[in-house]
Amino acid sequence: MLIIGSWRQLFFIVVVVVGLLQPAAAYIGHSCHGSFNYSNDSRYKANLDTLLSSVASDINYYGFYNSSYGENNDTVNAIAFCRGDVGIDTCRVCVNQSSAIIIEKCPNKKEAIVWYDNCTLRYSYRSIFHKMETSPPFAMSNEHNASNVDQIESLTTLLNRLKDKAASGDSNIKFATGNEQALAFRMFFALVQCTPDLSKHQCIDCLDGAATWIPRSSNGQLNWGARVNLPSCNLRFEYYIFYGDNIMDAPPPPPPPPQPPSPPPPPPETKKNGALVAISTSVSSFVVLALLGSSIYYYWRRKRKEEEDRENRQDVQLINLANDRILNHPYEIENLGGENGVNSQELPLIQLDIIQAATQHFSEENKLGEGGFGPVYKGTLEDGKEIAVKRLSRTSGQGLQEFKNEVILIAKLQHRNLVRLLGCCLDRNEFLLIYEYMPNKSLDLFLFDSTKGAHLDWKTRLRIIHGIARGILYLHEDSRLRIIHRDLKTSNILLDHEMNPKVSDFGMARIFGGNQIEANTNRVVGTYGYMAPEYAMRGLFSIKSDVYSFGVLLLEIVSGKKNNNLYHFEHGQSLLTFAWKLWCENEGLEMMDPLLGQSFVAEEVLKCIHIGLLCVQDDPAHRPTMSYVVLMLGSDSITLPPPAQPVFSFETVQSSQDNKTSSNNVVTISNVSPR
Ligand code: ACK
Repeated sequence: MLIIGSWRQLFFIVVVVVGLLQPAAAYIGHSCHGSFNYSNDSRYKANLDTLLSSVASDINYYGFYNSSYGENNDTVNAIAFCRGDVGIDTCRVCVNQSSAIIIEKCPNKKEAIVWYDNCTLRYSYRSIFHKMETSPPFAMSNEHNASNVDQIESLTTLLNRLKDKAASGDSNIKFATGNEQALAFRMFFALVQCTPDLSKHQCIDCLDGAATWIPRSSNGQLNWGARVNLPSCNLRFEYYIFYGDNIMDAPPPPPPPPQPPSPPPPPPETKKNGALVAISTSVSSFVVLALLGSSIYYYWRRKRKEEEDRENRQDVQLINLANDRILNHPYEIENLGGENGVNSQELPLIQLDIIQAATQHFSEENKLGEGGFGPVYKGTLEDGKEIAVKRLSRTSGQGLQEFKNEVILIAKLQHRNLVRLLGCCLDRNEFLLIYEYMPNKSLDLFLFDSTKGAHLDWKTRLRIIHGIARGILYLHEDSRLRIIHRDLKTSNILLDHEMNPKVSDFGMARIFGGNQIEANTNRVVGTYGYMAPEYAMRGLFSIKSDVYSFGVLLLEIVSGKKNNNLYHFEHGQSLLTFAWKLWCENEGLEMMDPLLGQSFVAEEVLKCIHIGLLCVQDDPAHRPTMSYVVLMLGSDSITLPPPAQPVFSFETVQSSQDNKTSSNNVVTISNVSPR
């Protein structure tokens, strides 16, 4: 008995400690309804205290409690129920807090109710069991406004579905969660619950009543999230996942502890008596240890499952993704300040089956090409909207890092000259990024093609140059963050249906904070032909290394020639040496793409070559900033400074630090004087 007694104590201590480890429950609201009061020295008050002190310990495994205490007019009836997705420990913590708060909020009231995020507790002098009560209601909504009426229909569909599911629950739990597509990239996630003592019909009626309390704006529109709490039921919906798994889906609770064996009849002899006591004690010890072991094992398994389920949820994965990146790039923490994460409100999470349907299960026909970290597919959503889906290749280790980079960076950026990330999908085995589809694909497909290049007349090219410059300016100076793209090139400029350019691919981008001007990397990434010398040789990157890449891009757009064309390179000429040579000979127009025909304006072409040469100067300090580039492009009255000669040599200089050279981009820089 002594052993049993101490085991009970131990079990109680374990429950209390586990409870203390749970986070504090979130209070939502309360109501001290009814006009009857009790006095502090009344029997009712004593009964209420007794009842409330036992709710947390007596609530059942499914998070439901109903009990009465006292007699006649002093009887107190109480009901408590926890959200169907919270475990018993969290539930107990919530109920415990509610028991204290309800007295604090409604002193001397004979009837009261308190709503927490995870539980509801109410008491009354009236009988409240098996009764459906819809008053008083408590409703609140979040601040995001809905934009059209279709969403009301999808919410109604969802709530009706969940209502039936919850009402079909048993006398332990009546709870359901689910989601429904609202817009192409918005889902409604909802939760409904009734107290399990209600009948199926009562539950349906209660939830129907709750739905009428969903707040609407003055023009009748819904908000993106709201909750309605009634005494007997509640509902909540949001556009992000806010619930876990139904506890009914978890393994069943451990069986109740078996009764200890009944004491044996009094022994005839003292010696035998001693032996029996020893046997009985060891049997008890064994039972106790077995019970303790299985309880701990069961508790551990449940926690692990909860943890695993949490890990696999998209919103949690998104947070993990951001945190992991921060851990891997400690210097960025200080620089990012409060901007260092991304959440599911900034970046909609899209379900895998929607993307699978849109891309015909990532079929070969839908494949657009291979991007930095894996294939890119075209997709068409149910409503006809076209998307591009980047799929992280499972074998790509570096790709994961780039994927994270892209999610975190581009989710925070919005500019008409940056490609828009519409959402992402973080399923157990799939990491996908979903972008607006660019029907004209990338600039290099036009620029370096002798037929398609003719579609790019001078006006279009100039518009593209302006757009790219504005996109980079936004990255460098105007966005919430200061971003160095590090891989600007024609294949990373996408074109929309009107040939407007959009900078894409932020897998290699870096964020600068505060007054940071440049950084150094051990891993030089980027593309041959576009890398500034200080970056390729010493791993130094800054906004000025992006300006260099922009200069190369600009000269390529004017000339229709690739800077990294090996033929030119082997013959001692890069596009830059070619441009410099013609510039010095006052023959700048000679480098113009012949496909431009007569569409060009000579001064504009020469100004672009001039700006291009200013951008590719060897000394980063001599290169203009992007704001100055935009100013020069847009003004006819600014006198441009003379460019210095870009530095090239014929001897190929391997990156000065071999370990700074990425394997797929052999970095070579040449120095040459124009002939
Ligand atoms: O040059 P492309 O045809 O345009 O081939 C590449 C390929 O996927 C791998 O990056 C194309 N691509 C990438 N993002 C998009 C997008 N948002 N819309 C259309 N095509 C895209 C790119």
